[in-house]
Formats: sequence, structure tokens, C-alpha cells
Amino acid sequence: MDDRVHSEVRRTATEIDTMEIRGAATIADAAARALRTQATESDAADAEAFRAELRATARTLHETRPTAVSLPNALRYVLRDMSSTTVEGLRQNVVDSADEFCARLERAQADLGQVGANRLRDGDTIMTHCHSTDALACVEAAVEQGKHIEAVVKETRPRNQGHITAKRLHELGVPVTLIVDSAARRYLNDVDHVLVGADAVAADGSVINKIGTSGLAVNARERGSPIMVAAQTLKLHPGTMTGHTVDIEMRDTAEVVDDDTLADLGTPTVKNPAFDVTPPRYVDAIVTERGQFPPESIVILMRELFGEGTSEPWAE
Ligand code: RUB
Repeated sequence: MDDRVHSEVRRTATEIDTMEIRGAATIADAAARALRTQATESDAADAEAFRAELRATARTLHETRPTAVSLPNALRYVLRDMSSTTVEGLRQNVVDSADEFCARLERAQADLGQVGANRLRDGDTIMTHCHSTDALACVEAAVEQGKHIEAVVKETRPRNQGHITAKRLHELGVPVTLIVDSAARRYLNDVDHVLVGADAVAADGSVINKIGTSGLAVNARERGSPIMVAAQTLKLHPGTMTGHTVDIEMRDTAEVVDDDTLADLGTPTVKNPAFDVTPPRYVDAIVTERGQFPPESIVILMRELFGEGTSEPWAE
């Protein structure tokens, strides 16, 4: 890592890399706070050195996990005004933007929750995959509206993020049935909605989320259960408007199988992709803080929010 990067920021980058900090919204929040820390702790001699230091910090954070677009979107937002000619002016801009970003993120999740909750009826059962704070915001708002919601929670191998979801739902008073991933189709008969989050939403309405989401969506469509994606606009991927594709993170195979077992199996090739792509035809609604959208029309919102292009403040 670049030695201009503050030790606290390096720790955040490591925690994102090792998934102690995980989930697209949480990663974005941590990245914005890290830029803020770098700005407040910087002893750069002049404005140019400050700008270079913040770019190096953004690069360090950007290199941690490639799929969740909320991370580059957060870096872009916090570093959007680096025009001041003094260190103090630049520091203040970064601090103000980071604070504004974190406040907006929290508000967006609460607003999105209200929209998603309106889709849930009293007595509904949802099926979840992985752990998404955006998805849980919808359940929380529905519970606050006085609705009784139950949940079938997929454990989500190999990292078992379903356990976090089960715990959070229990804290909300939602009865939970925990199942292994391969039991999902069996239990789709019992659910009224599949509710998942997103790491990125592409301009064509494809949803990039935890590996297994696409198979779940295909099965849900076949069973007739609506698939709702809770994704604040921070998850919209501006690069996909100009033809870029989303990089799918491949993680360490040790998450799937330990070395001794691997040797015992004759050392097969192991693949561990963290995410997959669900085509828009398997998604019924993308729920954002700006309302709900059919996936095919999400590009209209993207154009409104990003125009036709975006900068990359972490570039040298
Ligand atoms: C997390 C995951 C979540 C999205 C949305 O994957 O796929 O569904 O990030 O989460 P990982 P949120 O555990 O590999 O980070 O709604 O909290 O942003």
C-alpha cells in the first residue's frame, strides 16, 4: 500500500478486503469515512500534495473489492470538488462531502425501505439470499407499518451471510426458517416474494448480486414468485451506460474447501465467484429511494443521475 495512506485507512482497506466490512452499502460508508480520516489527518505541504494523497487513498480503497459499484461511487462523490487552491479548503470539501454522503446513504436506505414495504402485505413470507441492508430496510419498514412478515433465509454458502440476515430478522421480530441453499426451490412454493439486494445494477437492468441470486430468480420466476431487488441509487453502475461490464470478483478457494480436504479430494480445480448476473427478465422490480422501477427503465434514472459520463478520481 502507498505509504502516504494513513494507518487507519489501511486498516479499513484490509477489513474490506477480508470482508470484516462487507455488503455494498456498508463498504461505501466505510470508504467515505476513510477518505474523511485521510483528509483530517493529512499534513500535506500544499494543495497539489493533498490532492495526490487523496487520489492515492482512493486508489487503495478502490483496489479492495471489484464488484460493488457503491465503492467507486462513494469515492467519486466525496472527491467531487477538489478545486480549492489551499489545503484547508480541500480538507473542508472532503470532510463536508463525506459527511453529506454518509447522511444521504442513511436517508436513501430509509426512503427505499418505505417503497419496498409498500410491496409487502400483512402475512407475507419472503425468501432472502445473502445479507443486504437495503433489503432488510424494506422488511423493517413493513414491520413498523404493523405488518406480520415471515422469512425463509438461505444460508448463502460459502460465507453464510444468511446467518447475519437470520439474526437481524429475529431482532425485528420476524419468524425465520433457515435453509441450505439447495433447498430454495422446494420452499419457493411457500413464499410470496424473493427479496434480495444488489452490488451493482447495470444500464440494461441486470442485477449483480451474491452468487446464487440468478439461479434463485430463475426458479422463482418458474414458480411465479415475484423477485424484488432493493438497491439504492448508489448501486447504479454508470460505466455500464457506455458499454463497460461489471467485474465479477473471484475469491480465495479456501472459503470453499480447506487445504487438507482439497488434497484428500485429489486437488480438483475449485472456483469461488462471489457474485453473478441476473438478467432483467427475471426481475420484477428494482426498489430505490426514488421509487420502484421495472429493470428495463432503470437506465432513465441512471442518465438523470450521472449524465453520460463519470470521472475516476483515483486515476493517477
Ligand atoms: C453482499 C451482497 C449483498 C449486496 C447488497 O456480498 O451480495 O446482497 O452487497 O448489500 P458480500 P447492501 O457479503 O460478498 O459483500 O444492501 O447491504 O448494500
